[in-house]
Amino acid sequence: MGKFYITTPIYYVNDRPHIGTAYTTVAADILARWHRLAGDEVFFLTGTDEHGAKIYKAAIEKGKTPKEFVDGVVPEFISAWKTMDISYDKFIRTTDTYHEDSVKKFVMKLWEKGDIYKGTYTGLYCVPDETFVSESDAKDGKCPSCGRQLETVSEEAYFFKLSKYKDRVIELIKNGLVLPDSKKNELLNRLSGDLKDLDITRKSVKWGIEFPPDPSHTIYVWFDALLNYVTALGWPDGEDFKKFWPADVHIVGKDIVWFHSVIWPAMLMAADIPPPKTVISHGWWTIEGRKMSKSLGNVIDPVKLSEKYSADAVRYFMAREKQIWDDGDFSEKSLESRINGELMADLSNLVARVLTIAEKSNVPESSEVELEGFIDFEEFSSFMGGADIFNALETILAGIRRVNKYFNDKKPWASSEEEKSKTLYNALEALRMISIVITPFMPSVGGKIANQLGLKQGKASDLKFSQFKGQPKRGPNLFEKL
Ligand code: ME8
Repeated sequence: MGKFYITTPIYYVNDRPHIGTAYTTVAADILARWHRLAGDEVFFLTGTDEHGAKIYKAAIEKGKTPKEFVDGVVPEFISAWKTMDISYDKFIRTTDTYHEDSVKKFVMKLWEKGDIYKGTYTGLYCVPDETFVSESDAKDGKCPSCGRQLETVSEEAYFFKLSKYKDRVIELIKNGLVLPDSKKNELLNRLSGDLKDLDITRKSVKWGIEFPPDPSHTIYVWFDALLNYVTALGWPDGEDFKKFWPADVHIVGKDIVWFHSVIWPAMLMAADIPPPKTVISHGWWTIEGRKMSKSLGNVIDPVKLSEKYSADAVRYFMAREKQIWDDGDFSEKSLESRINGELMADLSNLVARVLTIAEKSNVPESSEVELEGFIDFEEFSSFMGGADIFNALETILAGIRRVNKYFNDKKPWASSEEEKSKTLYNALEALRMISIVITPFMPSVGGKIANQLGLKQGKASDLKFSQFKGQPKRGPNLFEKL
């Protein structure tokens, strides 16, 4: 037991929540909920990234001031996460005054230390991605990550001495900052080349936090955004900062791992703040085999999806359909077949069958344990510790299949009273434990199972066979066939 600080990226408000941002957020929520069940004191942070040229442009296009525009989009994120049962502890906005003040303080700290200097930057800039692209990375003048046209930008800028921290960053990555290993190797490979200092101000961008040493500049949106992870805790003096920093897990998509494992740790080193413990890189979703994009018109709205199928089903599907590290494909057909198969036929039916018999029978408080090890909880917990939500969920499913088989083989509807009691005791205890481990993935389903067992929600320390003290009463089916 200890503390657990987990963060999602803060999302750009020029876009509404989609299946990608929902995935990052659900994955973080699953881990946060598990750590709470395991008795850790958890701080789970999410929020929105609201400055920079891209947001400014989106606001102008809508005929709004940037502030009006961002204020209009933020509630969509808040309500999307509510629909999806996201249990964050804090929602940070980079336009919050405390964040802006704290960012300025941070900049002054590096300025006084001599880690920021003035220079000129000329380069190819991708406005939608808010990032300069090197000549070698550019493809025919187009952005390698989004494919859009790059613009040549030359301007006076202030630079952060990123190169000064190169060796320490390499050391940190070698020591296991980043998961999975393939990503770690990719970063080390890129770091074996030149690491240039980072331009951290923009003269041409007005919608940003003022750069205190020279107010004609604003602070580069990524520099501002990364700092949310400490400003949210009240850096430098906040109690939460003292208690929760360093972050245990930053979970981010594969496209922004560089920012989180190279630039961010270097910024922290410069300010004498310890680096985060782990950066988890997750893969991307395609939609029925194609890249998700506004222009293709195939963007999936996670809110509509949750309203149609339930947040539990959507969360389950996200964790189940692909390995967290890998790319995967989303299709509604596959979601429906998992609901009809695994959720309805395997889980929902098991609960209904066991409870139908249990509510009409005498259930003993204790009996001979026949399902010991039906889920290997140590293995489960170790998967969750490594953010491997896919394999953790697989161990639960294997457990559900075992209980199903046990119940079928034992035929309590046709066995002696004594045999039936034993079978019911084992099945109910198994369901009790399933209700605990399934909760991080499907919070509402976990609660419903516990409820039908006549029990309060359990914790990780209850994951063992003991006295069954519930009063089973069958409730509505957890899932219905679609
Ligand atoms: O990058 N599949 O914000 P963002 C899976 N503001 N994940 C996807 C995805 C897809 N198809 N599309 C996007 C930013 N994502 C910055 C972060 S943090 C200090 C600043 C994921 O709104 C993507 O990988 O572009 C990333 O983790 C998040 O959604 C991007 O959010």
